[in-house]
Amino acid sequence: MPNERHTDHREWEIDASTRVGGHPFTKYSPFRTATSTTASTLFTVPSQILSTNWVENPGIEGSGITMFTATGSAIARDTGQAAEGAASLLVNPANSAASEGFYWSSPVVAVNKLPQHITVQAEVRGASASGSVKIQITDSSGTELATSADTNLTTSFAQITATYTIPGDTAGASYRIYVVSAAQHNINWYTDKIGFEVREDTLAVSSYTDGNQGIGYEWSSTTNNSSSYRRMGMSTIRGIQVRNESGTSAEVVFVAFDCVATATTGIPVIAGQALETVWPIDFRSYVSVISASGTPTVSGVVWGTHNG
Ligand SMILES: [Ca+2]
Ligand SMILES: [Ca+2]
Repeated sequence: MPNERHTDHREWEIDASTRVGGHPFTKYSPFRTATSTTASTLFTVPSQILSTNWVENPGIEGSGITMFTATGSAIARDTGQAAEGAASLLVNPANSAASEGFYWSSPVVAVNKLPQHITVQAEVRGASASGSVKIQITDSSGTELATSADTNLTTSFAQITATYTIPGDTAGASYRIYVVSAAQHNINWYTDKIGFEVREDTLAVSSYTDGNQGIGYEWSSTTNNSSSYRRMGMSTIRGIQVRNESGTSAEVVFVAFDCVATATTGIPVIAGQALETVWPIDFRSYVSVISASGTPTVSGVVWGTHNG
């Protein structure tokens, strides 16, 4: 805000409530990284935004692909190319018409008083740099509701997305994602990182989510064969442990909270020593580190909670 006044200072400081102050630390972010004499950010909040992905095998890392239905093409799991993991879905269009590819059908999106936003995404890569594809959202019988622009295939993976808003009070229904040729062609392509999300707060397409992505990511049931979600990340830093692994005395590391680390703003951590908070702290922005000399490695963990 450009118009803060000194009387706004109460909003600048945070007094944790008793409930929040006693909240167990449910979030953590481990690290082991080299520092340097240029300040770097060790951790930033919020670390991730909650999201879901209804597609059961979105990265094609599982062997089963029966959740996908070929239309005018042959589809197969293939390990020749992957945008993530080891595999993707190879689509071989029949070259007899446009709109050849595959689709995925969602479970029923229940009726809701408020509008609901469907966002879909996938990454596509051509077997060669030719032909074009698009991603569509359709109703349960394949009638188009929304589509991406036509995307020319290249030999690198590129993301394609589409969004559609279901009006409030619409009866519960299934929807489909289609990834198909935009015009008739006979170029095979690989599809990976397929996403389908329904949310009320935004039409923005979430960054790709599946249960294999580490801390805070989970499958709702079977790995690579169920929906998945990403939990809310850390929004409040409540503690930290930082060990300076260096054995060289000149390699002091300075650790700062919510400001850029320097020799004067940072808490010094002597080579071979550690900083470990033994009481709850409360910082809301970031942790910064800088070394006095060399590139000493620091290792440890940031602890936190998901709300104030
Ligand atoms: Ca994959
Ligand atoms: Ca073909």
